Order: sequence, then C-alpha cells, then structure tokens
Amino acid sequence: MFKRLKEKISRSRNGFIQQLDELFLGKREISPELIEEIEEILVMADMGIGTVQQVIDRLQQEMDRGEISDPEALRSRLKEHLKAIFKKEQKELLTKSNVKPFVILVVGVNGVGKTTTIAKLAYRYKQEGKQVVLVAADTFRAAAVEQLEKWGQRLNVPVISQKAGADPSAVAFDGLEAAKSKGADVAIVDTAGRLHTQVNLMKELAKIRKVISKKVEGAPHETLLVLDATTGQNALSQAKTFCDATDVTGIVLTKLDGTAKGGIVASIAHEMKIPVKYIGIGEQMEDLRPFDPDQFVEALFEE
Ligand SMILES: Nc1nc2c(ncn2[C@@H]2O[C@H](COP(=O)(O)OP(=O)(O)OP(=O)(O)O)[C@@H](O)[C@H]2O)c(=O)[nH]1
Ligand SMILES: [Mg+2]
Repeated sequence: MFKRLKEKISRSRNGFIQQLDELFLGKREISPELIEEIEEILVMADMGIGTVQQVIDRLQQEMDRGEISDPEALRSRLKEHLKAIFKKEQKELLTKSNVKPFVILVVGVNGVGKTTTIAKLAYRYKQEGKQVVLVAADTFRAAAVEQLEKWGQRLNVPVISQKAGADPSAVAFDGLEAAKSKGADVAIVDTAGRLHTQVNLMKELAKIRKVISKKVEGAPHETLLVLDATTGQNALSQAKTFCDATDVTGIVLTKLDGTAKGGIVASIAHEMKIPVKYIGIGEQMEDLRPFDPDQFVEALFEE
C-alpha cells in the first residue's frame, strides 16, 4: 500500500522533492544561497509563505545552535519539520464512532471531487462491513443525481434521491429517514458545489445542516470539506471561506496524483485549525487514503 501511495503521488515527488534532492546533490556546505533556494522551492510548491518562513526559521535556529553542520543533516531536519507540520491537529478517523447512523456532510466548490470522494468513502465503509446510505442533496447541477446513482449501483449501496431541482433539505430529510429505517451505520450527504451565488450556497448548506440536526442527534457528525490540490493556494482561500460559513470538521484533499505541488498539504495543515483526514490519489473508488503525516512525508522523500 505504501508503494502504491508513492507511485500515486509521484508527481509531487517529481516536483518539489526532486528539486530539493537535486539541490542537495553534491553540496558539501550549507550556504545562504542553499537556504534561499530551499525556501523558493517550498514556496513554488504551494506550501504558503507563512509555513515556509516558519520552517526556514527553525532550520536557521538549529544551524545557529550548531545542530546542523552539513547539507545531509539539513535535509533530514527539513523532513522532520515537514512531518511536524502535518501532524498538528491530527485526530481520530471518522470510522471509530458508534453513533448510528453516523452522518457525514460533504461540502466544497464545484468540481473538486465531492461526489467521487463520497463513493470512495462508501467503498471504504463497505470494506469494513458497514451499511452505507448515500443522499443526493446536490439537486442543482444537471446529472449530479445520476452520477451518484451510478456510483451507488457500482458499490451496491442505496442512493436516496429526488428529481433535479428538488429542495436539497427535503432530500436530506428523506435520506436520513431512509438511513434510519434501514438501520444504516453511515449516511453520506452529497451537496451542490455551486448555486446562483456563493451566499445562496452557504444559506442552503445551513438549511441542510438544520434539517440533519433535527433528524439525527448530534448530526452532522462530520462535515468534510473537499479541496482540489491542483488549485494550489486557491484551495486555501476556499478552505477559509467554507470554514467561516460552516462548521467544517475535516478536510479531504483530492487529486494529489495530479499535481507537482504537494506542498499545499503542508499549507493547509499549517494554516487551518482543521485536520486533513483523507487524501485522494486517483479517480477510482480505491483511491482514497487516510492522511498519515509520517507516511506521506516518507513517501515524498524516499527513493
Ligand atoms: N486524478 C484525480 N481525479 C479526481 C480525484 N477526485 C476526483 N477526481 C475527478 O474530478 C472530477 C470531478 O469530480 P466530482 O466528484 O464530480 O466533483 P464534485 O465536487 O462532486 O463536482 P460538482 O458535483 O460539479 O460540484 C471527476 O472527473 C473525478 O473523476 C482524485 O483524487 N484524483
Ligand atoms: Mg458532485
């Protein structure tokens, strides 16, 4: 599995990690230029200036204290600092809950991979022997319901839906009703990524939340914000918008297989108070991984 992860995020490896490796190659001494170049590579990899600055400051302090004397030591310290950033705010995964149905609301702008992520989550839960119900509360985009239904058929998971244009809150209501009566372990609610305006979207999400909370105690138990890693720093501003408007409990970062800028993971882990719970590394239902900071950094750095 580790090997597969390495293959899948090979673009990130070929991107900034390779650049770092090339930078370190053959260097015998640490120079101010070397530090500057590291800084530049990390910023270009979408790690975010604030995050990079903190990493560089730490390295600088360690060098001043004489703890780092050669480029190889510098490289391994850099790796440790990246791991530490990813580790912040790491929490238990969703699956460990005993609530029934465990309700997951999935939000994010259009095209980031919400529906695909829902299918991947459903697949994971099914593998664990859990009963899943999918709720098609994206009634705005044409064909959104059909897309979820198609996944439902492939996964052999019931999809609760109404026709396009229906009230999303009403679909959520029906969906949870069905999940309860089926005795499902998990209900995952898909939502629209775009309405006529952003304000409308946030209002709609608030309405859906309200309905859900009335139907199942403590629900939604997780609100997952899906972000597309290939959009770089844009993903960070989306994260801020959604977190201001709704109670996001976890982040899923998709399309890490398609970017050389894996640094966005660090940027988000560092700047948001919310943990990255999963990463998406492909379009298939198996292509979702719980985010493991150590494994992720090792996969980036190891040959
Ligand atoms: N390479 C890659 N593609 C992905 C990943 N996740 C999703 N996709 C693709 O991204 C595209 C959009 O995915 P959707 O799941 O439809 O996105 P969405 O957020 O539901 O979009 P809307 O319903 O329009 O808001 C699809 O072509 C997916 O196959 C991923 O981790 N890696
Ligand atoms: Mg969708």
